[in-house]
Amino acid sequence: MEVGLETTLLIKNAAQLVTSRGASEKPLTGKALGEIEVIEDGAVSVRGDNIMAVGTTEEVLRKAEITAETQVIDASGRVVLPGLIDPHTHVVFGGSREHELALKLQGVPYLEILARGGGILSSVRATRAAGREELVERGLKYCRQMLAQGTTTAEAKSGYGLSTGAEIKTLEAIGEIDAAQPLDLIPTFLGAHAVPEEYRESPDKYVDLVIEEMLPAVVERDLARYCDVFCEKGAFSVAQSRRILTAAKEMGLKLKIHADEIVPLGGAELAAELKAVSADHLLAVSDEGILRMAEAGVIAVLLPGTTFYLKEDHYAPARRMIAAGVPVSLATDFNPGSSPNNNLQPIINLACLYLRMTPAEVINAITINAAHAVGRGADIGSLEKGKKADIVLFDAPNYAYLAYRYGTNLVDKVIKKGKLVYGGEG
Ligand code: IZC
Ligand code: ZN
Repeated sequence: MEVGLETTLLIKNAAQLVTSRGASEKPLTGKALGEIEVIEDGAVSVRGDNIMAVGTTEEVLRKAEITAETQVIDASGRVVLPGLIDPHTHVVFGGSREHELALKLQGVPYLEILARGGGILSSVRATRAAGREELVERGLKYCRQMLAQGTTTAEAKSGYGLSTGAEIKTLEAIGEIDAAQPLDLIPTFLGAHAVPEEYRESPDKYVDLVIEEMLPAVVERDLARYCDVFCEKGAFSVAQSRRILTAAKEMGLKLKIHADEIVPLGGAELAAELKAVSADHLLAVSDEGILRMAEAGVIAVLLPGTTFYLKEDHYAPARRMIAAGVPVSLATDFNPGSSPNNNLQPIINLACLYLRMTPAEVINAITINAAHAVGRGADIGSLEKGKKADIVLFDAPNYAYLAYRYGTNLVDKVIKKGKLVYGGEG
C-alpha cells in the first residue's frame, strides 16, 4: 500500500517562526550561537510525528497536502519555537525544603546546611521513605507543569536514594513517568550526589559501592543513559569523581558532571579529560578549565536560576565561555533545594540579564544546544524537515519579547511528536 503524504497538522500565519538550522550534528559555538533564523508569517507542516516542511505560510501551503482531517492551528500573533529542552533536572524526589528558607535567610550557606545533615540529605530521607508510586505521582505532576510551560524534553537525574535499592527505585520511577505522559525524560544516574549519613566516616567506601554495586545494577537494567557526579567540597573530590566517571564510561554510560559550582576544584578540567558530554554550573570555572572544555567540545550547561536562588554574588562567566568557543546550554536545575523552579521561561530572563546572553543565544541554548546536551541533536531541538514535531507557540509578537516579559506563562500551545498536548481548548 502506498503511504500518503497528507499533512496531519499545519501551523500557519506565525508572527515569527524562530529556529536554528544545520546544527543537528554539533552544538553551536561562538558567533554562530547568536545566529538564528527568523521567518515572518511562518508555518510548519507535520505528518505523524515528523516535520515535513518549514517556511513562510505561502511556501509551506504550496508543499502541504491538506485534507479534511488536517488539524490547522492559526498562529497569528504567536512566536513559534522548537519545544524547549531542559538538560539538567532532579525532577524525582520526596518531600520539599521550604523549612530551610529561614536558615538560608539567617545566612547559613548551602554547603553548611548539607554538612549539618540537611539539604540534599533531608531530601534523601524523604525519597527513601516514599514508595515508587508516590514518586511517580509527584513526578507526573511536575512533568505536566513543565509541558504547560513549553518544555517537551528534559534530562532527569536520580540522586536522592543513595542506596542501590533507592537509586533503582528512582530510576524506575523516571522510566514510568517517561512512559506515562508526553514529555520525554532522559535518565541520568547520580548515585554520587552526596555521601549518605551511614558512610559519613568512610566516604571512599561509598564510592566503592557506587562503582561496584550501583553502576552495574543500573547498567544491567538499562535504566540510565548518563552518569553524573556532584564534584564539590563536601560532596565528591576530583579523584573520587574521576574514579566513578571512568568506571561509568567503561560500562557504556555517557558522562555529565556538576562542576566548579561553589568551590573551584577543577571539575571542568576533569570533564574535558574524560570527554564528558557536559559540565554543569561552572560559576567558579578556571580559565584553564574553559580552554580545555572548548578543545574537548564539552557543553557548558549553565544554571542561572540556581545562582539566583542561592543568592550568589556572581554568575557563571558565560561571555568568556562563548568567546572561547565553549558550546553553551541552559537549564532549570529543578530540585527541592537550590532551584525549586521547573520553568525555562524565567531562565531566559536571567540568562539575558545576568549571563549577558542575547535572546537569540538563549533560544539556541535551550533548544538545539540543549538537545546536544542530552544526546538528541539529530532528532529534536530545531524546526527542520525530518525532525520530530516538538513545537511550542508563545503568546508573543516577537522572540525578544520572551526575554522581556517576566513571571507570566506565555505558552499558548504545545505540540509533542505532532500531537497537541497543551492549549487545545483555544
Ligand atoms: O537537592 O540541593 N546542587 N545538588 C547539587 C543539588 C544542588 C540539589 C539539592
Ligand atoms: Zn543539579
